[in-house]
Amino acid sequence: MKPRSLPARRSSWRGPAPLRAGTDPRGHLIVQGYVRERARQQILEYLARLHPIWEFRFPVDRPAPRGETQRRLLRPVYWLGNWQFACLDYYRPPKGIFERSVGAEPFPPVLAELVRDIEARARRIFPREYVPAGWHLNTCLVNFYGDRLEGGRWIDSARVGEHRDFEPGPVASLSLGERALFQFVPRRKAGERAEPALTQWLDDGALQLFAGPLYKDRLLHRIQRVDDRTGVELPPEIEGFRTRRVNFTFRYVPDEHVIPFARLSEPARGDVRPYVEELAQHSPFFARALAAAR
Ligand SMILES: O=C(O)CCC(=O)C(=O)O
Repeated sequence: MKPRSLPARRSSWRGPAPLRAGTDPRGHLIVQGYVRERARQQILEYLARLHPIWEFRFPVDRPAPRGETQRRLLRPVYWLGNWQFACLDYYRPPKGIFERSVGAEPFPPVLAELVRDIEARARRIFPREYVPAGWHLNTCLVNFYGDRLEGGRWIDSARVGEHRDFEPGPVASLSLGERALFQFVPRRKAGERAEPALTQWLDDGALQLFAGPLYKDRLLHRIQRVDDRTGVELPPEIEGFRTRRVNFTFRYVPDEHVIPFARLSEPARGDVRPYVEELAQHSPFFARALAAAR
C-alpha cells in the first residue's frame, strides 16, 4: 500500500496561516488553518516513523467485565507523554486516577512548539477558573481515522461515539487530512434524540480548544463522520488500515498520576506488557521502560 500525498495546497498556505477563528466565550475556540505548511510537513514526517498499535478494550487473558464484550478498538492508536491503555481503563477522576496513565514518549519538537503556543492561547482566552493550577498539556492521543480491512472488505471506521474527556482543564486538538464533522451534543437517555449544541467541521490544519463546565462537563462530543473526497492517505503505513485523517488530542493528566511502566502493580504491568513489548520493537523509550521492569 503506497501512501498518497495530500493534494496540492492553495498558494495562500505558503504565506501566513489563513486564520479563521471562531470563539464561544463559554469555552470553545476553533482556528482553521492553524498548522502552517512547514509544521505540517514535519508532523507528516514524524507520523511516517510511528508504529501505532491495536489495543483491546479489556485485558486479553481475563473475561470482560459483566455486560461488556471484549473488542479490539475501532482504530489503531498512539499516545505521547503518557499512555492510557484501554485495558487499564481511561483516566477518570475523581476515582479512576491510579494506574491509568503510563509514562510514554515525549512530544516531538514540532508538537512541543505548537503545544507551547496552544497553552498560551488557552490561558489568554479562557477564564481562570477553567484552567486548573498546574495545567499543562502533557498527554496526547493520536487517533487514526479511516478504513480497516475486515474479512477482505474495507470498512469505514472513521467516527467516534459521544463521550467526554475526563482530564481536567482545557483540551486541544489538531487535525490533519480529510475534514471531520465534530459535534457537541447534550446528554440524554438512551433512545432520546437531541439536536447537537454545536456542529463544526474540523478542516486539515484546524486547532480546536474547549474548556469549562459547558463544553467539558455538560456536553458530550463525537465525530459523526470524516469526508472521503480527496483520496488522501496519511502516514504511517499500517497493516490492514488506510488513514485519511489524523487527530492529535492534547490533554492534562496531573504529573503525580503518571506512572512509569516499571512502577505499575504486578497485575497492571501484566495487562499492558504485550503492548509495551510491541512498542519497544520500534521505540527506544519503551525498550528502556521494559528493561527497567526486568
Ligand atoms: O478526532 C477528533 O477530532 C476528536 C477525538 C476525540 O474526541 C477524543 O480523542 O476524545
